[in-house]
Amino acid sequence: MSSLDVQMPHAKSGNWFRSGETTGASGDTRSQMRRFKLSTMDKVGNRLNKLQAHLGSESELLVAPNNTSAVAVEATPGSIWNGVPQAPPDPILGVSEAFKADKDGSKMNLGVGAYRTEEGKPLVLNSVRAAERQMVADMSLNKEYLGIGGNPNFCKLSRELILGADCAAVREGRVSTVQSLSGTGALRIAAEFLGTFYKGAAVYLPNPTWGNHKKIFPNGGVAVKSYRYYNPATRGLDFQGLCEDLCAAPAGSIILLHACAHNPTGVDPTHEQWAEILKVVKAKQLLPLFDSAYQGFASGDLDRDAQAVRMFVNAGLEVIICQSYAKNMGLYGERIGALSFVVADAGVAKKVYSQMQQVIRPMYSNPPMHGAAIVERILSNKENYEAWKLEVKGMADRIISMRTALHSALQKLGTPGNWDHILNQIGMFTFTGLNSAQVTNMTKKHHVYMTQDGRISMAGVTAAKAQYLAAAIDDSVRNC
Ligand code: PLA
Repeated sequence: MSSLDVQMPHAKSGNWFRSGETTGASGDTRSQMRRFKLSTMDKVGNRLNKLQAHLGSESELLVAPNNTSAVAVEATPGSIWNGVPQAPPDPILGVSEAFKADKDGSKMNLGVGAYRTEEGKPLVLNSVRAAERQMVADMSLNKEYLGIGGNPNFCKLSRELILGADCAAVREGRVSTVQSLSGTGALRIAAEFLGTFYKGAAVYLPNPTWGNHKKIFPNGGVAVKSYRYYNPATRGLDFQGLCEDLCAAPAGSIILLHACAHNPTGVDPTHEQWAEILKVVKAKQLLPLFDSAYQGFASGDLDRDAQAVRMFVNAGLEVIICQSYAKNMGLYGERIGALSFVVADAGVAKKVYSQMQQVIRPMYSNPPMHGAAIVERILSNKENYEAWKLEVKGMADRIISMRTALHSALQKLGTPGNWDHILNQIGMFTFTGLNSAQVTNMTKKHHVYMTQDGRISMAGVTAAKAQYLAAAIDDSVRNC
C-alpha cells in the first residue's frame, strides 16, 4: 500500500475501502467525501498526538500530522496506553493470586484473612444459609434500587450491634449510619467526608496497620501520619510510644484505632490501656475513628469485642465507626458493611447523613441489596441471631485452637526462639516475626503463602496442616 493509499470508511455502508477503489459515487462526490474524511481523521490524529505528548510516551506518533495517518497507524501497531506502567501485585490479595497459580499439593494460603474450615474450605455460615432461604421464599422482596444510604433497617441494626441497643447516642438519634461496600467502602466514604468537611486534619495510623489504610485516606483527601503501636522487641504493644505520639499530635487530628484484633499484629490494648487512650484522646481533642473489621473474632463474644468503641461513645465523644461483615458473617464477597458517625446532637446527625449521601451518589449511586438483606435477617430474627452468635464463637475458638496446635508443634521441633506470641496474639492473625528472607523461603520452598511482613492468617491453618506449617517455620528460622 502506498503512502497515499489511505483506508477510509465508505460513507454509506460504513465498510472500509481503499481510496483508489471505486465506490459507485461520482468523481466530485468522491473527492468531497475524501476531503471530509481526511479532515475528520486529521482531528482524531491531532487528539491522539496531543494525548500521547501528554502521557510523555517516547514511542512513534500514532498518527502523522499530514494525513498519511492511517498508514502510520498500520505500520506501528500499539496502544494509547503503552505508557501505562505495570502496577505491583497487591501485598495481600496478590498473595492469593500467587497461591492459585501454584500447583503443589501441600500448598497453604495464609495470606488473606479469610476463614477456613477444619478441612481447609471456605465456609458459608448456617445462619447465612437460613437467611437466604427465607429471602428466596419471601415474595415481597424486589430488586428495586436501595436509597443512597442503603437499607435503613440494616443501618439501624448495625449501629445497635456495635454500640448496643441501649446506647444513649442511639436512643437520642445521634448516630448517622449508611450502608457501605464492606469495611473498605466505609473507610473510603469516611475519608472523603473528612477530606471535605474536616480539611487540614491528618489521620494518624498505628504502625504497622492494614496496608490499605495508607491508600484509602489520601484518595479521600486526608493526609496520613503514624503513631507508634507495636514493639518488635517485646512483640507487644508499645504503649508508652503510643501515648507519647497521640499527645504530640495536633489537636483535632483523626486517630484511627482498630476496634479489636489488630491487623496485622494481633496485639490489642488491655481494658485499662484503652481507658488511658481515651483520656489522651479526650484531653487532646482528637477525633477517634474505629475500624471494626473483626467484631466477634477476638474473643468470640460480639459485645466484648465492641467494648473499646462503646467506652469512647459512652464517654460522650464524637466518634466515627467503620464496620465490616466480611469476617464475622463470612460475607467477604457480598461487600457489606456500615459507616456510622456518632455526633453531639440529632440535628447534626441529619446533616451529616445528607452529606454522606453526597459522597456516595457520584461514587456508586447506591449500594447492593443482597448482603444487607442477609445481615438484616440475621440481626432481626432471634433464632438466626442466636445461631449466628454460636457460629462466630465457633470460628473464634477454632482459630484459638490452631494457635495452640502451631505453638506446640514448634515446641516439639525445638524451633529456636520464643513462640509464645502465637498464643498471646488476638484475632485472625499471628505476626510471626519471620523476616523477609524467611518468608520468601516459606513460600518458595514450602509453598506456604503469607504476607511479606511475616503475618499469617491463623484462620487458614488446620489441625492436619499445623505440623507441616511448623516444619516450614522451623526450616526457615534455622536456615535463612
Ligand atoms: N480493616 C481492616 C483492619 C482489615 O483487616 C480489613 C480486611 C478491612 C478493613 C476491609 O475488609 P472488607 O472491605 O473486606 O470488609 N483485611 C483482609 C482483607 C482480611 C484485605 O486485605 O482486603 C486482610 O487480609 O488483611
